Amino acid sequence: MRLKDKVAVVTGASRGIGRAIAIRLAAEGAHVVVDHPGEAEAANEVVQTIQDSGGAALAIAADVSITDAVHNLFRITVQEFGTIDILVNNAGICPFVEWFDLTEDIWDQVHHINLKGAFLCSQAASRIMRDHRHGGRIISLSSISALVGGSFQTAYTPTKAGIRSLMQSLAIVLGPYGITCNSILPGSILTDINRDHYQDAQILARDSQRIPVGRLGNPTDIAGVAAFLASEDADYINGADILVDGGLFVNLQ
Ligand code: NAD
Ligand code: RM4
Repeated sequence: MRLKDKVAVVTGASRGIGRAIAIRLAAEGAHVVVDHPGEAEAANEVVQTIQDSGGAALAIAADVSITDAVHNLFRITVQEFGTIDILVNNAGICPFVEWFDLTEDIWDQVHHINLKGAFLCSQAASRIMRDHRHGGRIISLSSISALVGGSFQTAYTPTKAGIRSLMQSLAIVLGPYGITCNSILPGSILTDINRDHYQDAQILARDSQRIPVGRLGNPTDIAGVAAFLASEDADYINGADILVDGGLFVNLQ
């Protein structure tokens, strides 16, 4: 119960990594807002799972790329739970598209949800944390893709590098308020975001073999790291990033 009575907002928490983080933070005692972009049924399932284990959670629909929706998300959070201590910027999309087929619309959509969404949520949450004078945590889902390219991810990888960079700058701006800002860089975690991509057995076998621990990651592999970064054990970690990839990145030779 390292997060007893802390208030956490996890964006894009109806599925995948966000869902696992929401459940884990709640298991550590946090009151969790399960943000989703209109997936009420899936979000309610996450809330129910948390409540069935004795935790507190609330689903709120808010598209992180829309300013008014984000302001509404944090207004309701404060109204229901009194404040916000932990923000997890998790919402993200990654359409796998050939470079020569990439349209301006896809580029804009990926950037609006992944990077602008992290900006809007981080600014709204940190204003509340500053005004309430209790410090806070901002934890953002960057990626191994902040460090390496991806031939079908030319719109996506710049957003993940941008999120990592945003956390570094915010670590400087918000550190004096007791608000730490860090990134998690997952490797390849099997979720809806890449399920179609991994339908190709050859791609799945190739990627699994390249990971020294011999498997793709699970959302729970990431959730434990988010809980650690949210906890007092991580008090002095600020502006850092944690690569959680089973050794994929170092396996070059
Ligand atoms: P996922 O597709 O399972 O989940 C993404 C979540 O984001 C969904 O719940 C979806 O509803 C939500 N979402 C999408 N658009 C949104 C919007 N506009 N507003 C609010 N929520 C929105 O994918 P995932 O793998 O769980 O991805 C979660 C995060 O982890 C993403 O930021 C992704 O870039 C990052 N990540 C994933 C991997 C991986 O291999 N799966 C690796 C590195 C980083
Ligand atoms: C990640 C990374 C993974 C990919 C997902 C969609 O950031 O590139 O390999 O599966 O995105």
